[in-house]
Amino acid sequence: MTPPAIPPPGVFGHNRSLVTPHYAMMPPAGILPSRLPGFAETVVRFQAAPALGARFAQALLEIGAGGGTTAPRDDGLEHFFYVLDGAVDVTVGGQAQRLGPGGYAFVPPGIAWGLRAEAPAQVAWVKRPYEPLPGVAPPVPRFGNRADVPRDTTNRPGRYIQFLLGTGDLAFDFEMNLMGFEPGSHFPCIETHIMEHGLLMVEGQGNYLLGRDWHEVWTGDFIWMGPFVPQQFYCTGWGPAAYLLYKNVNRDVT
Ligand code: UGY
Ligand code: MN
Repeated sequence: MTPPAIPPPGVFGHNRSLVTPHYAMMPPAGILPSRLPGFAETVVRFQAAPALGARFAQALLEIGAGGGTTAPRDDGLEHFFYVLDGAVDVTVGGQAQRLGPGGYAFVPPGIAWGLRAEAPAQVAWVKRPYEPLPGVAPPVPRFGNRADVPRDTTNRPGRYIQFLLGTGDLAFDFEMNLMGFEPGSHFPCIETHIMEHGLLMVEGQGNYLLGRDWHEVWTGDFIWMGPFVPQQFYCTGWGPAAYLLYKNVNRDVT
């Protein structure tokens, strides 16, 4: 009799996935694919959504050759796209740009947008309802590339932050930042703040403190942190680590 095949590592005996009411840790393999109306040759893997407890949604889009969307549902939301792999033609309110790895686009609320890839591409997607401020116009569309955004290292030994949409502009109600770490570096304190996070590891590895427990995280992992979750990152391994971070900012509480 042929013995049963040995399961691949991580299937039994070791689990890195955890979902709690306040935070979630998700290795990519377990986030199963779906299709979306209005998209061709595209698989979506939702990582965060109101169903999880988040006040925003985040997903990984795997666009096949010739795929994408020209007529997504008009949801009135604001959107952010970040190209992880491949090249994508992104249209925002009639402006079009081809974005390669590290390229990104911000779509203000209610503005038409589209995505198209000639060859397979991977895109991180964040969307949320915009919170308007009286007397402040919503932000305008924006394109950029990680390579052109300065690395702020002020008071950050062994670390940097790249503010992809800038910081401190009240028109924006969220930031998208790249947080970078040299091996052995970490934050100066354990953060406990009102802002939520959607975190996608894009480089390296480390240990993440969520609540009271440390979690080993690798490139490709996703973490949702709800308001006030104690958090800290410690960069391990031989090389640098970096993650893309969603953070709601600039609004009062009601
Ligand atoms: O800005 C931040 O909130 C950031 N330091 N948090 C994090 O990386 N978990
Ligand atoms: Mn934080």
